[in-house]
Formats: sequence, structure tokens, C-alpha cells
Amino acid sequence: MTPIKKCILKKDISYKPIWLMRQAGRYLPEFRKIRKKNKNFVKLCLNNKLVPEITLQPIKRFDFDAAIIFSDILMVPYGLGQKLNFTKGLGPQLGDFNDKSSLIIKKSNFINKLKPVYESIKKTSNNKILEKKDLIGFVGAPWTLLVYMINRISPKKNLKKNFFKDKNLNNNILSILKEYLKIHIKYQVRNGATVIQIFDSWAGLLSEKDLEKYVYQPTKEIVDFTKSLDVPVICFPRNIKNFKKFVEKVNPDVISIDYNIEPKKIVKDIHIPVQGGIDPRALLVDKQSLKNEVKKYKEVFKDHPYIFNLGHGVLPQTDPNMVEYLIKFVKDN
Ligand code: 1CP
Repeated sequence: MTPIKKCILKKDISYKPIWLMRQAGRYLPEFRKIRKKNKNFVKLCLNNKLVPEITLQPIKRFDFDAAIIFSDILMVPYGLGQKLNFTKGLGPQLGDFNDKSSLIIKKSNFINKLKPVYESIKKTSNNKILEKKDLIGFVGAPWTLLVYMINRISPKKNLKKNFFKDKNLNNNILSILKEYLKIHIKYQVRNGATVIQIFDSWAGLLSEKDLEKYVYQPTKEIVDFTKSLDVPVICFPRNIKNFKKFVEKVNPDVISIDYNIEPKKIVKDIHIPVQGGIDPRALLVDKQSLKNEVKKYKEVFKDHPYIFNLGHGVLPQTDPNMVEYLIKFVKDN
């Protein structure tokens, strides 16, 4: 059994696996080299030669326990026919829904558009280097994808004022998302993804009263579907205020925490395996500070099934030597 599955399914606390969100990405010179020659990010995500290579770059370099397929949560809106561009400095930009008929999608069109993603997963999972490691597939949670599809740019500062105005449109997109996220998960699993992570990066934007409709209910549906495929599912509802309630409502196999939450509180409140939490900025300082931060998590989770990871993605300015040091410190002590 792979280390991640052992931790998740057997609740084995004797070994704490490690992987990092955005472990393949701009902090690696070998990624930047490929990226420089491939200016179109969507095309890069659809390149079934380069995606396996990028996915395995951090596995070749470091002693990680899992790979995560190099793709993006916004490939689902792309598969649904929404225009998608990544512009330097601006982040993602999505097309509008002037024409409501654009929301009528054929399943076969969606699968065809995302076929290269599934081919990449298959190729990657067949690589010997992953024999004893998991290959993590992922999706964005329905709420976070709804945010991008309606807002059409990152909601970094705020949601657009009229975000909740067109209730019909929101409900319509939400149900389309639920249906197609299941398809996207099914095809990732069928092609070799052994764990699924659901990223709800914008869960923290909602007030308590809206969580049931936009987060708990739709995410639970996706979680239950993934479990029905016999694949463990990790949820990352970033910046949500009440992780305990999220776990009670959604019941994932693992809860991934962000760096704003006190790990001591989590370990007291939550009885399922936990992942992450370490501040990505800890990798930007010096080795001693990083060691102190990791020690804190080691101590808090010593008697709890725990997967080492960050509280958000690796920052682009991170020195790869610090990642190396982090893994060594996690594994050596
Ligand atoms: O080179 C570049 O400029 C591209 C940067 C980049 C990368 C490396 C983007 C653009 N996406 C990715 C890959 C990616 N995205 C992965 C790969 C696997 C990994 O190594 O972890 C994953 C899991 C994602 C998921 C993703 N995309 C999320 C959820 C996690 C998070 O960061 O909160 C989100 C919100 C996106 C949208 C996205 N993709 C990229 C950007 C710049 C953004 C927007 C972020 C924002 O709105 O602030």
C-alpha cells in the first residue's frame, strides 16, 4: 500500500507522508525552462508529452510520497466551452455567457476537449517511478469554480457586486458543475489517479448562512461520488472558519488545513486524517525558522494520522534547496 493510502485508510500514524501543493511549478528551474517555451498555459496543460514530464520533475528531484498531476482547476470551465486565458500579471481571464445556449454541453465534447489530460494521467501513472507512490488527481470544488465562471477573473479582492444577482444562472451552472466534476473525476481515476483532492480555494469568501447551499451540499455530493469509486478524497476548503463543521457536514477522508488555523485546535476538534497547514512563507526564511515551524506540526500531530503539506501552494520565489531541507527534516527525525 502507498504511504498516503496507509495514512488515510489505515489511519497509520507511524509514518507521516509528504507532498506539496504546487510541487511542480515556477520555483523549479526545469519547469521555468519548459514554461518559457510554452507561453500558452492552457495548451501546456493539454500537452500530453510535457504534462507527464512536468508532473514527475519534483519526484525525480525530491523524495516526495506522491505526485499531483500538472493541470489546473480551470480546465473544467474550459471543457465546458468557456473561453480561458492566463495573462501574465492578471491571472486567469474567462469568457462571458452572452449566449445562454453556450451552457448546453455535450458530454462527448467535454471528454474530447479534456482527453489529453486523461492521456497524461495514464502515461504518468505507468511510469515506474510512481510504483510505490500515489498519483493525485484533482478538481476545483463547485463553489470555487462557480466563482471563476461568474466573476471571470480571480476574486482576490472581492466578488463582483452583482455576483448573486442572477440566481437562475448560478443554480444552473452549479448543477452543470456537479455533473461534469463527477465525469472529470471518473476519467482521472479510470486513467490512474489513486487519490482525489478537491480545492475550494474561495470557501472563505462566503458567510456562514451561504455555506450549506454553495459549499457543504455540493461538495458532499462530489465527495460521496469519489468514495463510490473506491478512491480516497482530500478536501481543502481554504480559509473556512469552521473546519470541524465542514468535516461533520462533508465527511471527506482527509481534511487539508490552511496556515491561518491553529493546528492545536484542529487536532482537538477533528478525528479524521489531517493534511497541511505549514505556512509556505516558512520556506522563504532560513533553515532554523523552517525547522521550528515543522517541529510544531510534528509535535501537534505526533499521535494523529497526518500528511505533511503546506497551508497553500509553494511560492514561486522558493529556493528548491529549502524544499529539499523540509523533506529531509520531516523524514529524518
Ligand atoms: O507558470 C505559470 O504562470 C502558471 C502558474 C500555475 C500553475 C503552476 C497556474 C495558473 N496553475 C498551475 C498548476 C496548478 N493549479 C496545479 C498543479 C499541480 C500542483 O503542482 O499542485 C494545481 C493543483 C492547481 C490548482 C488551482 N488553480 C487552484 C487551487 C489551488 C490554489 O492555488 O488555491 C486555483 C485557484 C487555480 C487557478 C489558477 N491557476 C493559475 C492561476 C494564476 C490561478 C489563479 C489564482 C488566483 O485566482 O489567485
